[in-house]
Amino acid sequence: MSRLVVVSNRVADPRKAAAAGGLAVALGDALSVRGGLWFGWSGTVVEGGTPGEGEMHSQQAGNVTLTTVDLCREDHDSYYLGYSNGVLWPVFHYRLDLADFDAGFIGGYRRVNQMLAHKLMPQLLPDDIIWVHDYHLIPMAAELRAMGCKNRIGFFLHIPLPPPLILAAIPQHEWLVRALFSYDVVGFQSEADVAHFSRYVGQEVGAEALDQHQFRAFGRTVHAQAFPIGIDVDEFAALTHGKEARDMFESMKEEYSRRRLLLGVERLDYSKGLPQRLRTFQKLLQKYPENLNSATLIQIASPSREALDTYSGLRQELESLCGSINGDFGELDWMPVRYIHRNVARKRLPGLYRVARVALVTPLRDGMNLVAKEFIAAQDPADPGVLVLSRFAGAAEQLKEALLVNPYDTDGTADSIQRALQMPLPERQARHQKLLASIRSQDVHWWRKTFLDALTGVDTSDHRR
Ligand code: ADQ
Repeated sequence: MSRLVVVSNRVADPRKAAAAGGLAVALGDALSVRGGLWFGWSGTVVEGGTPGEGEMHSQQAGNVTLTTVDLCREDHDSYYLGYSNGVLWPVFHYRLDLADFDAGFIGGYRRVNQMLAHKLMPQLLPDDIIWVHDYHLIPMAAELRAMGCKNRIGFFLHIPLPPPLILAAIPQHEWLVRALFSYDVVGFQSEADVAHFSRYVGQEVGAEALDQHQFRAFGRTVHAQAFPIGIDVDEFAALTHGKEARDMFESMKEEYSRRRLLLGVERLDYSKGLPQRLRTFQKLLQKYPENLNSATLIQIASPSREALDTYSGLRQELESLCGSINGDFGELDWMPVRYIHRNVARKRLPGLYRVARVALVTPLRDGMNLVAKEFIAAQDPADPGVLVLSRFAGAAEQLKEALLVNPYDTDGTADSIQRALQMPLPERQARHQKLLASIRSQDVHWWRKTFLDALTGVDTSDHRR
C-alpha cells in the first residue's frame, strides 16, 4: 500500500489525538494504518524571522513522521490571520461584509504555500498519495506541480464553497479556482458546495462538465464530489460511557431533571450564529413564559482567533446579550443563560450532551458541523434529546430528522425550540433512531475511505505527462 501524506495547517500527534478529538483522530488513524507523513505549520510564530523562511522539525510517532515548519510573524499575520481568516473564511461563509481585502495579505498566503511546498517536495516518494486539507492550503498542489510533482494529490475543503457571485468578490478568485485544477480530486462537504463549484467553473472559466463529477478547464480534468465528513460513532459512544462523561452527567442530572437544559457548544465564531441564538432564546422566554425558571441555556463558546477584531467584537456582543437576558429574566435562584468562554475537556463533553434536552446547533453557515453528530451519538436511545439544526449547516443534508430551522428567523426558531421541549417520547425516539442510523452509515471511516478510494481510482494522466 502506498504511503499517505497529509498536509494541513496544523499537525497533531496521533498518539495524543484522542484529547484533540475529531479530525485529529480521523487523520491520525488513516496515517497509522498506511504509515506516512503529516506535514504543516508547527503552531510556533517566530518574532523578527525572515518572510518565506522557517525552521523545520521532525519527530517520529510510531510509523508516522510528523514534520512541521515555524512561521515568522509577518508570514503568520498575512497567511493565517490576513488571507486565510480575514478573506477566505468570511467570504466562504457568505460574509463579504466582514472580509478585509487588504492587497498585502495575498503575498504572504502565496509565500507560505510556496515555502511549505518547497520543504515538502524533497520528502516525497514517487508513489505517495497526498491529501491536502482546507482553505489555508488551496495553492499547495499547484506549487508542488510547478516543481514537477506527479503524485496523486487530493484536496478536501472543510468549510462551505459559496455561490459564484460571492466567490467572485475575492480579487484572486480565478487564481484560487485554477489552483484547484492542479488536484486530482477536490472534495466538498455537501451537494450544495459541489453545485456552487459546478456553476462557478461553468460560468466563470467556461469549464466543460464531462460527467456528474468530472470538470475540464485550464487543460486539466478534476474530479469534484461531496464527501460529508462524519465522526467516529463508536469512539464517541465509548467516551459517553467513560468515567469523566458519567461524572459530568451525574453532577448535572439532578438540576436538569427539574429544569430542561438547552445546550450550545462551539468555537466563538460569527459563522455559528450566536447572537441570533441568544435573541431566539430571549424570544422563547417572552413568547412561552412557561419556560421561565424552567429552561436554562448553557452556551459554551471557546476562544478562537482573538487577534482579529471581528472576533473580539463578537465576544463583547455576546457577553452583553447574556447580561441583558439574565438581568431581564433571571431570578435569585435561576439564571436563564450560563455562558462559558472556555473549552470543555473532550472526555467530559458527551456527559454534557447527554444531560441536554435540546441541542441548539444553529450556525448561519457551516461546512458540516460535527457538534450535531456528536450530540446524536451521546444520547440515551431510551430517552433521547432533540436536535434543533440550522438548515444552513452542511449536516442538514443528512440529518433530515432533526428539527431544521432558519436561524435568521428568531420567531420561527423559538417555535421549533418550544416544539422540541414538548416533543413526546415516541417521536423523540423515532427521530433519534433515524439520526443515529445516518451518522453511523456515513461515519468518519466511511469519509476517509470514500475520499481515498476516489483519489486512488481516478485517471491522473493529466498530471503524469
Ligand atoms: P469547526 O468550525 O471547528 O470545524 P465543528 O465541525 O463543529 O466546527 O467541530 C468542532 C469540534 O470541536 C467538535 O469536535 C467539538 O466537539 C469541538 N468543540 C467545539 N467547541 C468546543 C468547546 N467549547 N469545548 C470543547 N470542544 C469543543 C470545521 C468546519 C465544520 C466542519 C469541521 C470538520 O467549520 O463545518 O464540520 O471543520 O470538517
